[in-house]
Amino acid sequence: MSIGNPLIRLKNINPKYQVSQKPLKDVAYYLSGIAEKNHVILGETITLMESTSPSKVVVARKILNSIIETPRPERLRIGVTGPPGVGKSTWLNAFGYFVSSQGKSTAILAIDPSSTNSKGSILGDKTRMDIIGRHSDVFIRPSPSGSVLGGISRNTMESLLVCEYAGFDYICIETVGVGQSEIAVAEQVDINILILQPGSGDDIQGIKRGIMETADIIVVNKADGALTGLADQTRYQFQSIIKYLHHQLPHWEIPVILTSGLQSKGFTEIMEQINKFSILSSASGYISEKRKDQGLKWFEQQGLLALQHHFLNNPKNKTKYLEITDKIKDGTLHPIQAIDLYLDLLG
Ligand SMILES: Nc1nc2c(ncn2[C@@H]2O[C@H](COP(=O)(O)OP(=O)(O)O)[C@@H](O)[C@H]2O)c(=O)[nH]1
Ligand SMILES: [Mg+2]
Repeated sequence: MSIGNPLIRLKNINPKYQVSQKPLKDVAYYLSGIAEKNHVILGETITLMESTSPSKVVVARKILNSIIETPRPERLRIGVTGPPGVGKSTWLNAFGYFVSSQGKSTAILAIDPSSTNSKGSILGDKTRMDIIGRHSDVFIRPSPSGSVLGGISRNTMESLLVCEYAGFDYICIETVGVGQSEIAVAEQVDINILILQPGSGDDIQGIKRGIMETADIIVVNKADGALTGLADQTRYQFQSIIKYLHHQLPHWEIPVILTSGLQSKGFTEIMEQINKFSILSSASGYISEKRKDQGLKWFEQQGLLALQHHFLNNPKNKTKYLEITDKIKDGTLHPIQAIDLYLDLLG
């Protein structure tokens, strides 16, 4: 069943819309562009990975295979999580600048919450990040969060690999900032930085334990201006509760650090803690073990999705599946019986 050409559908919405269709280049073009940290080609490659068009999927797969088969030094994968509005994007901009002033490079993969249906907020973030985006040591890539909860999709793993191949010293993922996405990001990174608001310490009960447990470093951000005192107080509150959290890396005590992304404050301490974590966890084999576990979990999750996708790709299966879900919706079929019917379909 054809869903029609998406480009033609776009034209129907806006008759003045000009589709710029760049010709597909060969694998060598992308690979050498990535290796040179060429921002335009990096962006093109990630777009290619996000595409579902069959010819692009073939090229994307070849690029990924080459990348996987060419061992490169592992780079630290950093997750930046926290509720919306806590200052994650601003913080990462400041972090990128700080890191580049120390002669190192950063890639920032910013997952955009509201861009599934509109490009609006992507462009918003892109404009804000544009100033820094021109800086060659800092590559910023906003990506639509897509349909997968928390925006951690298959593409995140692919984008990570591309940035690793490019040789960025740090690869950061910024989340959407809803409960589940924190956990999903923590499952793809080596170190997770949880950013919180001044004053959030009063609501410690409201911050789910599961989310607190994903944190390797806790940051109380916006420690500037009128919020300075409150931020300090919040830091003490978190310091008193982290004692009760168990961290899997032996001898790691979760630091609670004050920062201001807006005023670029606190980043020396952040780097010290990141380096400390990196040294401690590499030496003990913690990161390589964690990556293997993450890889297995990723495969299991993606494997399930792939199975479902493959099954529903068959129009006959899809029709029957929709019949079942419709009956559950209108209350004429119990979910337990629905599962039996579904299993019958699988044969
Ligand atoms: N006072 C203060 N405000 C900040 C800071 N960082 C971000 N903000 C403000 O907080 C709002 C949300 O910032 P943003 O970076 O988009 O947050 P995100 O949703 O977590 O990515 C914006 O209005 C920022 O100007 C900071 O360090 N100090
Ligand atoms: Mg943001």
